[in-house]
Amino acid sequence: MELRNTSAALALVGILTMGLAACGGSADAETADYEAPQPVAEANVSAETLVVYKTETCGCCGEWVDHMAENGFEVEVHDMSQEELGALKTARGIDRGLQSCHTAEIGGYLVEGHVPAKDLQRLLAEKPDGVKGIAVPGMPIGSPGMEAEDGHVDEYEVVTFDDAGETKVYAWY
Ligand SMILES: [Cu+2]
Repeated sequence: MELRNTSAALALVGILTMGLAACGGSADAETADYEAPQPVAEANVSAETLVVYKTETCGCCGEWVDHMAENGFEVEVHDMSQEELGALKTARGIDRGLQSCHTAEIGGYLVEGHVPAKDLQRLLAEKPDGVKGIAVPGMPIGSPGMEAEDGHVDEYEVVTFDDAGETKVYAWY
């Protein structure tokens, strides 16, 4: 009995580690040696639906999707390869320094990474001038979908960005 529990626990750790590894690889993915980016289908942007692009194996992306759905967003998920996702980020003009594991679109805004639902709700309500999107660069521990078991939260910023790639701090944790 004890042995079975241990195996189950180890299997779980394995799954979690794989999930995190899949996430961790995304932001720094090599872009040099894959073939020319394929054209990316035009985004299905509407004010109502949060359209999320991610890789199938990204565990923390799925956790973030759950966070957004739990906070009232209607979510449409598109799984794609790492190469396609990288090409999409490039096509949308998301600077490398802003990039994270998943990219989303809603109401004409880009949403990059583990942005808290309430900050996106605020952006959609305020519609600040000149803002192209909102991002949590990288993958900070403790951001929605990146919760640590011990409740630890890395300090992180939610930033808005414009067409020129200029950023402004929109919220911080
Ligand atoms: Cu992530």
